[in-house]
Amino acid sequence: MRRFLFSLGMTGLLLIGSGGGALAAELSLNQGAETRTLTLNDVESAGVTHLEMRHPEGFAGRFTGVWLDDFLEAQGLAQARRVRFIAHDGYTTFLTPEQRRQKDYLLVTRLDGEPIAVEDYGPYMLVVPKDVEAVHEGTEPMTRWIWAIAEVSAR
Ligand SMILES: Nc1nc2c(c(=O)[nH]1)N[C@H]1C(S)=C(S)[C@@H](COP(=O)(O)O)O[C@H]1N2
Ligand SMILES: [Mo]
Repeated sequence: MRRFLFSLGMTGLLLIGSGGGALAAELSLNQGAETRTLTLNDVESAGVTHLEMRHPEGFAGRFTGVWLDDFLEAQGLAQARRVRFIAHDGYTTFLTPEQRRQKDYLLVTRLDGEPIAVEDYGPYMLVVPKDVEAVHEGTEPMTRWIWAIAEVSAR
């Protein structure tokens, strides 16, 4: 698997320094004044899907993940007007309810059964399985295929 380097802040360095275990798979879930820290188990508790896929960034295999709407529903956030994703490298995107209706987004939790390290685009990444071909052909953008997700913020 191709690796890439983030310009990591102190938090990222500590996450990698911890050995990429449970700590690195944490997801901050923020709504208003409330922030909760979810573990991999918490995220996957909405029910996982498995599919063979090739990610446009150059890695392939059996992806495990939770459909974004199922995840939001399980967290009581199905009605969120804006769901923002913030990555360990500072990249950020958001989805509106309309965008979530147009496409099924998969919040990836594992590749080939294993949690994904931050330096391998983990611990969480968003993909649109139906768009894989189109993204490869260059007819669909992948600006919302955010990887290395650290935080989900809903309002
Ligand atoms: N975490 C993270 N996800 C990201 C990005 C990024 O810089 N960081 N770039 C986005 C953009 S703008 C695009 S087009 C695709 C591909 O990015 P790349 O061309 O830099 O590989 O990934 C998206 N996901
Ligand atoms: Mo982009």
